[in-house]
Amino acid sequence: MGGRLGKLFKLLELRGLDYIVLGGQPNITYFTGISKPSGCLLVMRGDGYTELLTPLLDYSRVLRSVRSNGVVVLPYTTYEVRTYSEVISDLITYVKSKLPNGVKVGVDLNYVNLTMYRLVSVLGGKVTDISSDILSIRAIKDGHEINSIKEALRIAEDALVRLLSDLGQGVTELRAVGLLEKYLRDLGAHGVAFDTIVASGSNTAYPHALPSSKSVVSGEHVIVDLGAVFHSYSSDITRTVCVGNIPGEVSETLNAVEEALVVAEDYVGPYIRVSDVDSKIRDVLSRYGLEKHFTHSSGHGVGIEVHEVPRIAQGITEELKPGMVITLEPGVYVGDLYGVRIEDMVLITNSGREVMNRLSHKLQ
Ligand SMILES: [Mn+2]
Repeated sequence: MGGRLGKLFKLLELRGLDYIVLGGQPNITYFTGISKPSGCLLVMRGDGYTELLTPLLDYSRVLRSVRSNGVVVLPYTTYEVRTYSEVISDLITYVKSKLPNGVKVGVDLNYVNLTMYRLVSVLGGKVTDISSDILSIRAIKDGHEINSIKEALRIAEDALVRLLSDLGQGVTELRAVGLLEKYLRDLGAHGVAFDTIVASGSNTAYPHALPSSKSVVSGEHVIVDLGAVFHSYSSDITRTVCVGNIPGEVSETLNAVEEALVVAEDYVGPYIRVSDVDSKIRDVLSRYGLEKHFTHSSGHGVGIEVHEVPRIAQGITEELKPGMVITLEPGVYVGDLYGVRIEDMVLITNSGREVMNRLSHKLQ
């Protein structure tokens, strides 16, 4: 068995499991290629036989789009209208009937919904949590995934370029969000990766600023943080855009943040510890006395989900590996006054790294 299901089968053998039962939309997408599956469960038996259980409403679409050869697709609801609870009970009875007493079942506790919770309750102590194994598998991207992420990034960058002329026209932050998301769709995005952030002036002081009805005026800087989804894969980019002449202090802070980003981009590569990447960024910022104002982690993996492992932060000893796609996103937030952030996406390669962004760090 090859491909992604082959990786799951290897995990099953490595952990000595009799079955793996996986829920969670990102997991189902990863292992079967189906975009936005609803309510599916993937059940793999010890010999590799795999069933994908899907609600009837999605049965035809799932059957048509399932990429993995050898997966048996079965509907678990019927035409009869029943309560949600009855449907779940039937599903659990079915899955349970596949699992003889005493078998060891691997489940991903990162994705526990009502169905999975009830299943885990029924299975009791025979459950092994394989969530970190699954995250490690998903952290290494193949060529198909990298191409989708690159396209998602290209769309986000092109949308941001289109917004630049609007920002000089006195649009509000909310209007700018609306325009960006329209541009994303116009450019072929299948969705937005997360709620787009447009924050201007003092609203930039908050890393997770909520866009408001405030107009963007000349002499202000604007943090734009957006991501597109393309064929189930996300991008994540941030730029701090200067509209007209911005205050010298903000401009100097932006220079320091850019320097921290470039230092980190030059440093990352295979077998570099992620906590050391985080330290590199903090070291540059501390030379400018800004390290206390960097209040979040330095980045994260990106894939089907916009936040995946590895988290680029202190205390994480994991090493970067070829095939990982990560963000690097130093930021500085000075009290309630202002903030700046720049975020790029980087592919870790066998010999080093490839910065995936084409857009320059500084925009106006
Ligand atoms: Mn990010």
